[in-house]
Amino acid sequence: MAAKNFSSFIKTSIKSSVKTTCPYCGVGCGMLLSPNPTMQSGWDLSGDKTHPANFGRLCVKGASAAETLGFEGRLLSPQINGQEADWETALNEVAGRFKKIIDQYGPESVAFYVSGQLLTEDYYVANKLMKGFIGSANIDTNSRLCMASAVVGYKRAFGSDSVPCSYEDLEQAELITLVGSNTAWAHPIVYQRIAAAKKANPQMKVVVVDPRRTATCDLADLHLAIKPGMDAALFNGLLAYFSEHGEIDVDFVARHCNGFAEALDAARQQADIQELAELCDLAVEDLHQWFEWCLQSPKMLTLYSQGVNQSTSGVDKSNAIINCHLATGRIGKVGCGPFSITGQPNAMGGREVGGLANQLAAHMDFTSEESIDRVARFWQAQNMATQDGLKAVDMFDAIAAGKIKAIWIMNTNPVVSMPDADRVRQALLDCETVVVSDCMAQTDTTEVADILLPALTWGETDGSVTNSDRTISMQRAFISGPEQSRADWWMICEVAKRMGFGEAFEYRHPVEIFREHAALSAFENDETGTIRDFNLAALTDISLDDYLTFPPTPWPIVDKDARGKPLGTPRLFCDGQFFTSDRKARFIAITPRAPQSSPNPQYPFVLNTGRVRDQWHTMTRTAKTPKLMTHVAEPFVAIHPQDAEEKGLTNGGLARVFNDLGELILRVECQASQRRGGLFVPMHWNRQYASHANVDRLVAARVDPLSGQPESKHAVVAVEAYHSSWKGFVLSRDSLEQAFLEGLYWSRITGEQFQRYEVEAQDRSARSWMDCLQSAMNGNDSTDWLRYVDETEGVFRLAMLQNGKLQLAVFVSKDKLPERRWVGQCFSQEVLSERDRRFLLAGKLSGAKDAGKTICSCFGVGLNTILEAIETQSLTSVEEIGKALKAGTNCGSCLPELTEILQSQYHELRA
Ligand SMILES: Nc1nc2c(c(=O)[nH]1)N[C@H]1C(S)=C(S)[C@@H](COP(=O)(O)OP(=O)(O)OC[C@H]3O[C@@H](n4cnc5c(=O)[nH]c(N)nc54)[C@H](O)[C@@H]3O)O[C@H]1N2
Ligand SMILES: Nc1nc2c(c(=O)[nH]1)N[C@H]1C(S)=C(S)[C@@H](COP(=O)(O)OP(=O)(O)OC[C@H]3O[C@@H](n4cnc5c(=O)[nH]c(N)nc54)[C@H](O)[C@@H]3O)O[C@H]1N2
Ligand code: SF4
Ligand SMILES: [Mo]
Repeated sequence: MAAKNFSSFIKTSIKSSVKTTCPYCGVGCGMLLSPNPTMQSGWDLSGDKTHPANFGRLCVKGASAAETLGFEGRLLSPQINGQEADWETALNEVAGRFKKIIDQYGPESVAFYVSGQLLTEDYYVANKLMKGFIGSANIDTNSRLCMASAVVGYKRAFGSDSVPCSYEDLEQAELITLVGSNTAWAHPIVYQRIAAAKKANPQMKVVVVDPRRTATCDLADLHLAIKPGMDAALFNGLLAYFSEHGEIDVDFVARHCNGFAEALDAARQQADIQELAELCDLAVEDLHQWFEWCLQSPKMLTLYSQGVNQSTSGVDKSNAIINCHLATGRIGKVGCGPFSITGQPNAMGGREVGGLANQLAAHMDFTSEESIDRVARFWQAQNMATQDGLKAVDMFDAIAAGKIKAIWIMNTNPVVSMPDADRVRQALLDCETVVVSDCMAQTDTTEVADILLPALTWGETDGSVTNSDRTISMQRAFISGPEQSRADWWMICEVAKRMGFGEAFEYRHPVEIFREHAALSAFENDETGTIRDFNLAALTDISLDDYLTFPPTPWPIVDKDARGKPLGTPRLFCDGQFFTSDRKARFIAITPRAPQSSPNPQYPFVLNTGRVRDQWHTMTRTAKTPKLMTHVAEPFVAIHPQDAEEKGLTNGGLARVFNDLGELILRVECQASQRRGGLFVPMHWNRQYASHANVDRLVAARVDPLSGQPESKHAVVAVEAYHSSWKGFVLSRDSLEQAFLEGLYWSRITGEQFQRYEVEAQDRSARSWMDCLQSAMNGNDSTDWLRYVDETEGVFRLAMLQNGKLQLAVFVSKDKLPERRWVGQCFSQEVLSERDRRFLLAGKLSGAKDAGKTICSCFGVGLNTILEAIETQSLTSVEEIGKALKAGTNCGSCLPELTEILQSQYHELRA
């Protein structure tokens, strides 16, 4: 669907502006959208100044969300075995197949694999169908790969999965320690709030604990480049230090906690700072400095993310952090606490409804008969599950073993994001029935589905999400989706009805589901039952209007003010009362464990994985926006320059990264910010965007024994140079057929009016490849071909024009290639100019300066442009760069990189 047609989809009910929540990360920023037919997307998008997460700010991903609204690539109708079907047929087929398999093999033979990007209402009905009516708890979510360790950490300590903190604490803290969190790129608005707080209060300290030097370190007073996996030892050391220096809040510990002595005993194994420094591979002075700051900072906030969770000791790492907060009473007070920041927009909502296989619903679980009975009575469940279901890795194992015969995957792309991804793909290929609901037609997971159900997505449906600090906000529909697309909750309920559970799934609008969810949270949630943290008692009778305009509010939401407005609760545990049976928090004695794989002569490198600033997960949304593809255009492996030299790798060349599970081919980026012996590969690239870049093919499915969360941050691999015999690039108005890409290294980059492919080859001959491309393009009378072949020099150029308009441009060379940006601009000409025709054929470099890698995506400012301006205009601050080039003056997402560029520039000048 062409972009200019967007405005015709504006919901008729939306007259002025609509408030909604960002579709991306767990910061949960509020947004304001107003129809504006002059914008290409049809919308003005800005930050909601009244939203307590962002107060009007947005990062680059959020700010460009409207640009992803087009219908290109959407799944447009249900499909059964590759054939289009109507909804009635597709729903009957799904229900029929599930029912048949359950009748024959029992409820444990089916499963749902869902997502922290489902809205709470979708999530609630999926969970209710599986656990209350199908009668199995085989529903797990991609949060298993994300938040599972943090959940178990909280539950062990507090008796409940409760994030104690509020974003308000970011401005109040004296010391913020960011553990395993690249906040600048993954939670940019949290980062910006910390940056602003630090500016307002120069006394505030920020410490980053991360094996790599990330963009986040720009803000850090101290960066602890910890040896991968050593976080639990580090926090054990801190606990011992607190004790040695009289910083234990003895009164708080005695009145409100259990298990302190055992935890301290265990922590004392790491009491020797010298030894600890060696264990963690840190300078002893740095370690000592951080300990001292912790000692001096009662308002100590510890934010942690995937560097903690994605580990085979992720739960212990969480509890080692929580122990330090409990011991000092630094919890339930302003400016402090152990704050697990969530990844997906509704990771928290999923935890609230019980989307994990070992949860039940509304923060109850299967460990209590009473809870099972309570939920069964509330749901009037026909087939109540009574025990945990299979966690993600076990679930896909059970599929591989043929025990699970039907799976419904909703809103997640496991063929890319699960560890041992090739095995997951094979398991799904072998599975009897794979149903996938997605908004996109072509993903690595839709490719292996038997039945596809087209989903509405962000901007097209109404529902609620909960962010990192427990704030519930609304996502609102403001456009109509493709005609045949449906909301996830609707599909689930329609299947439930066809399976014979109609009465329990007769919802007409998500508000009805939300009311029921609120009612369950409040059901026997007092002295008559067990007191639970998650309680939305004040929302059980919310009206449709109040629901659609619900202001962001942190749960528990139990009381109302005099005017009937529901009241939220920003901070938990202020009264020192926890949710264990004796209302006391529990210390956990921690014996640190190293990651399960360690480097060895065969596989000497530790492979670390994670995010880049402008891509979201498996790229189905962000890669649609050319702007977001300019920051990092190709999949890469980051390596320390000395390691690269030893391995014979060149910056910008290709490397083969491999282990027993598989191999990748990636662009080499030499970065001094890497630890020696450590590699970093982004998690985003997949079969749709590159030939050999899905990093989860190399990550073994090893999990934390308590949470089942995989060790996605740690694999061991070898690396070597990949020598190609030729390289080139293609710009094509349409995507290239897979056949042209066989046998090549390739990666695809979305441009304004074209797809760009970077290609390199070892065996395939450039000449025959070009011939094959040319013969497959159907030319006619109005087709012009430009072709230049110099076999000896290995130079080939090919361009195809249709009525003078450029359709395809191919360049192959052994060394220099024309500037991509210039060739891209040729695609915007209706009729290609004579000069550019000649230049294309001559492979002439346009003479335009190469702006370099894009740093500021908002204004398209490249690295080389910035470096040149710094030099010629003697710029010394990010503010001056902003004045000169506008870079960094819109969303601010690139400010950490601008600082880094300035610093390295100084460094070079000084050197
Ligand atoms: N741009 C962008 N933002 C996102 C997302 C996205 O896809 N793109 N996804 C969202 C989601 S779902 C999530 S879960 C969050 C994740 O947010 P983050 O957790 O901040 O992001 P990651 O890059 O996965 O990993 C964080 C850091 O952990 C470090 N690390 C690796 N091993 C260790 C270790 O042993 N110890 C310590 N201390 N650190 C280690 C890595 O070097 C990395 O810098 O981001 C959210 N925000
Ligand atoms: N190696 C490694 N692996 C990782 C990680 C890592 O750091 N390293 N991180 C892990 C983490 S933390 C996470 S959260 C996962 C994320 O991994 P995934 O969840 O697999 O990634 P997404 O791209 O977010 O997948 C969402 C899918 O839902 C579709 N979709 C979008 N909107 C809708 C909708 O409204 N309804 C439906 N039905 N579908 C929709 C999208 O098109 C897309 O196909 O990856 C995990 N895997
Ligand atoms: S920080 Fe960026 S991606 Fe995350 S919610 Fe806010 S605007 Fe969206
Ligand atoms: Mo995540």
